[in-house]
Amino acid sequence: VPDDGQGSVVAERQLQRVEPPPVYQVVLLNDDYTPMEFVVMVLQHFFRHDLEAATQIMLKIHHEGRGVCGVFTRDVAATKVEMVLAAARRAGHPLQCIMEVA
Ligand code: NFA
Repeated sequence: VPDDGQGSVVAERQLQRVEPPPVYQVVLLNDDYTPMEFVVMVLQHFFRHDLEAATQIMLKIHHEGRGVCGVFTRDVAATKVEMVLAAARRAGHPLQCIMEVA
């Protein structure tokens, strides 16, 4: 292994195989009160879906009870959940958002 000036980092990586970071899916849950338009806005604003994709995901949640908004590392997923819940509570909606190991 060539010496990269960073000690044995290269050799250790080749011997150990570093694990990929665990991924988490952020999931929105259906309820009877949150307006469809609010859910579409959340999917566009926090998850960067376009109007068409956001509408399809919202309708899937509405009909099937839940839907995946996106897949992220743990810290990013946790921040997304907090942002969605804060926006929903601020608007007075009961929308629920959770994270799960993908
Ligand atoms: N079921 C809600 C309604 O009929 C819409 C909704 C969709 C809520 C997806 C939460 C998640 N207004």
